Amino acid sequence: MKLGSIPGGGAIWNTIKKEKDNMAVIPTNNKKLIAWVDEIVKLCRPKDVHWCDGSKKEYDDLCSQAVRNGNFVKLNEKKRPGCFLVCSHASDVARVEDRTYICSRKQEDAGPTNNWADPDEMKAKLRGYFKGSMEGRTLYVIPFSMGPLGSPVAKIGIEITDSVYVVVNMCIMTRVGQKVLDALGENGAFIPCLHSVGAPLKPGEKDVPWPCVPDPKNKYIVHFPDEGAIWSFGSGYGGNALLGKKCLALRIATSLAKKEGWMAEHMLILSLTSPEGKKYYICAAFPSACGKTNLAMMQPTLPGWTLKCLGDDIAWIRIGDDGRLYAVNPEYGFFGVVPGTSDESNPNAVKTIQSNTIFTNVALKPDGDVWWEDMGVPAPDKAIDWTGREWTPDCGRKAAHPNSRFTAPAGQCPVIDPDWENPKGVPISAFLFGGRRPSTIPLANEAFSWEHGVFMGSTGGSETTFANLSQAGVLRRDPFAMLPFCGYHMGDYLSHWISMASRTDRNKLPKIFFVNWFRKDTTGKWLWPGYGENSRVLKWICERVEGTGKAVKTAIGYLPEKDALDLKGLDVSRTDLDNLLSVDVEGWKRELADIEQFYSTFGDKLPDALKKELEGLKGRLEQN
Ligand code: OXD
Ligand code: MN
Repeated sequence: MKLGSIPGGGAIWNTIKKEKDNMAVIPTNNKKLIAWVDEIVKLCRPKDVHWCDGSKKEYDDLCSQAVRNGNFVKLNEKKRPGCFLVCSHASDVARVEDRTYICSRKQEDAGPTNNWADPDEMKAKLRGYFKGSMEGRTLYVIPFSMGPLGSPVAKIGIEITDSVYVVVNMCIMTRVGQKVLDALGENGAFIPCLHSVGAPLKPGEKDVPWPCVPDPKNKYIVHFPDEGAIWSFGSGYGGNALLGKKCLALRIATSLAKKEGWMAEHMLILSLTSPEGKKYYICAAFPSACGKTNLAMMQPTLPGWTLKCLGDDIAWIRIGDDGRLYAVNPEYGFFGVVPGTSDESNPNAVKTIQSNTIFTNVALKPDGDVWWEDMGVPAPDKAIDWTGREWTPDCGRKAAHPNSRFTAPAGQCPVIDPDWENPKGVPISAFLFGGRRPSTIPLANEAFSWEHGVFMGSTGGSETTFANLSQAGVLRRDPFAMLPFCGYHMGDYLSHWISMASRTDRNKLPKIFFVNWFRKDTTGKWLWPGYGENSRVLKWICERVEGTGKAVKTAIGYLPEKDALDLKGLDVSRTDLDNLLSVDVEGWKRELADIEQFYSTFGDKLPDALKKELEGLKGRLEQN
C-alpha cells in the first residue's frame, strides 16, 4: 500500500493491515521502536514499510524481486545453488574511512585518529540528506542481534534501510527477525541504525542496478557513541551499509565495552586441538590483507592437529566467572575478500561459498558461475567483469574488483567449531597480533607480560612491499588493527587494554604473541611458506601456554629456540630459520624511533605503562 494514499500521511503507516491475514503490520509492542520507525518514515517518506521476519521465504522473495529488478543475477543452480551475483556502482566499492565520523559530544573523546563533527550539527545536516531519501522505495525494518540471541553478551540493533541488498546480506551476517523483536520485548533497548542509499525514485522512474550517491563527498557513515546510534547515507557497500558489523559490533561496541568493562576487538577466533585432544582457543588481530580469514579456517599441515573456526573478523571478549577471558563472535556469517580465495589459500572458504552465498563485484562466466583472480582455476576465455563489460584474459583489466566480497553463512564452514554459538563464549589461551612486515619482525615472539603484549599490539601494522627492496616500505601502524574501528580516543583504548590486568587475576589472562608470516630475505624471497604451515607456529604457541615450549629470552621478547618449532617435513634452510628467529638489533633501533614518533600521536593519552615498555625496550636494545 502506498503511504501517500493513506489519509493523514506518515504516522498512519502503523495502522496498515496485512492484506492476507489482516494482522497488524507492526510485529512489536516496543514503544520506543515504534516511535523511532514512525519518525524515520516521516523523514524519509518511503512508499511502504516492510518489517523483516527473517524467514527463508522472505529472503527468497527479496532475492527473486532483486533479480526481476535487475539488481541481482542468479547464478547457475547446478554449480552454485542458492547463489547470487551483485555488481556495485564503480564509486561504491569499499569502506570509506574518510567519510566515517565519530560524533562524540566532546571532540577529544573521538581522538586524533577519527573524523569528528559536532553531533547536533551533523544530525541537522544529515536530516537534510535523509529528507525524502526513500521516496519511491520500500523502507525495511531489520531487527537483528549481534551475538547469539539470549546470550547475556548479545546486543540488539534495528537497521532501517531502503536497500534490498542490505536486507539479504544482514540476514546472512546477523541473526534477524521476529525472534529478535520477541527478545526485545516491550521495553528492551536497541541500537538504532539508520541507512539510506540516498537515491529516491520518482514515480515511474526505473531503478538502476546499484542505487547509491556517486559523489564521495556526499556519503556519510556516522556514529553517535554517547547515545549509541548510527546514521549511514549514500553507500550500499559492506561495512558502510551492513551496520551490524564495523559500525555496531566494533565502533559503537568499543565505546560500550569501555564503559562496561569488556572488549570489542577486530579479531578472528579459532580453536586448535592437539593430537592428545587438548583444545586451545586463540584470538588474532591483523590489519586488512594479512590473511585473517585464511588463518581463521586454516588446514594444519601438522599431523594430528585440528583447527576449527569460530569467527573471522570480530570478537567480543569478557571476563568470565573463573577470571579468564571469554570470546564470542557477534556475527553470523563471513563477509570475506574474494580474490585470492583458492583451494591452496583457503580450501574451507572455497567449500563455504559453494552455496547460499552472495558474491559482490566478481566476474560472471558464460556458464552462469563466477570467477575471480587467483581462484586457482584457469581464467575463462571470456566473461562479464564486475563493471558489466566483456572481459578476456588479455584485456588488461581485472575481472573481479580487488575488494570483491562473498557473504556466506558461518554455519556452512566445514570446520565451524561446535561452540561457535556458545552464549558464554570460549576461554582464550592466547592473543596473536601481526602484520605484513618483510623485515625486522621475527616469525614469532612472546610478550614478557600483559603490558608488554599490549605494547606489541599497539605497534602492529603492515608495510607496503616494493619490488626493489632497497627502498624502504611504507609502514602504516594500525594498533590492534583497530585504527579504523575504534569508536573513541585510541589513547583511551590503549589504557583500556592495560586496565584488563587489574580487572582480573593477571595469571589468568591469555599469553600474547606477535607473529609475522611475511618476512622476506634481501632478494625478496619469502622466508616462511605460510598458510597451513603456520600450524607449526601455533603448535609452539600452545606449548608455551602449557609451559613446555622452548624459548630464548631476548631484548624484544621470548623467541622460539632454533629447534623449538616442529619443522618435520618442511624444507626451511638453517639460514632462513636464523633470519626468521633472531633479533635484528639495527632494524629494531629504527623500529623504536618509528614507534616513538607514532606514539606522539596520542599525546597525554598515551598510557604510562606503554611509555615504560618503550623505555624498557630501548634500554634492552642498547645492551646488545
Ligand atoms: C574487513 C576489513 O572488511 O577489516 O573486514 O576491512
Ligand atoms: Mn575486518
